[in-house]
Amino acid sequence: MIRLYDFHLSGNAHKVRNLLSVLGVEHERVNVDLLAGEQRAPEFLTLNPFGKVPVLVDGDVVLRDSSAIAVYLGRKFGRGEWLPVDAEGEARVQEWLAICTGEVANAPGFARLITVFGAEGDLEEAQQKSHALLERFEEHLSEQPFLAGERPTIADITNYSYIALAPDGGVELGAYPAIRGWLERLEKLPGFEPAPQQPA
Ligand SMILES: N[C@@H](CCC(=O)N[C@@H](CS)C(=O)NCC(=O)O)C(=O)O
Repeated sequence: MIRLYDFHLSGNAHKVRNLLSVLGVEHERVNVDLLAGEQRAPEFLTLNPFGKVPVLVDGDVVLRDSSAIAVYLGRKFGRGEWLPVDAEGEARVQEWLAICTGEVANAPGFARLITVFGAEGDLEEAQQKSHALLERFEEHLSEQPFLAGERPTIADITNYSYIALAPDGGVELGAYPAIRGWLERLEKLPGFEPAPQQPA
């Protein structure tokens, strides 16, 4: 059975948990307690020498990056819908996966890393960058219902996590009605798993 190495507060792990659930893929989850440092345990480092979750194991296939895992799951279980097979369709999805691991991780994702996990960094700068990025998302989602077109793809599921969690990093979404509409459309998908709550 597919196994996901997971941590409940990780936004990157949430992307994969959520996608597995939306695609209806049977799997088991192994908790890697990041707060206790379990990602640095020798047995976990043999799976991912970078010491990070998520990691997905499917038989002999071991994947250790949320976007790579999303491509794998989208292609294997997405019936050609969650990761289109035509050249432009797939490239549009890849564009938004790149935004997800670049700009989204570095702005709202980083702001949350500072506020929730105590990472060192300039919170105000991360919040400013987040709003500049959210304006781009707002413009785009005012013109189409999902990031890569008329229907949801793996790019929506992956981008969802750190945008829905942006308020944890002090980046409020009140000024972005098109983004909030997009989040709500995604949350209505069968099997959708809510984003992780921050600890009390
Ligand atoms: N590029 C990776 C990044 C994964 C990542 O940063 N994971 C974080 C949790 S969200 C982690 O495991 N951090 C543990 C650490 O750095 O010690 C992905 O998209 O999966």
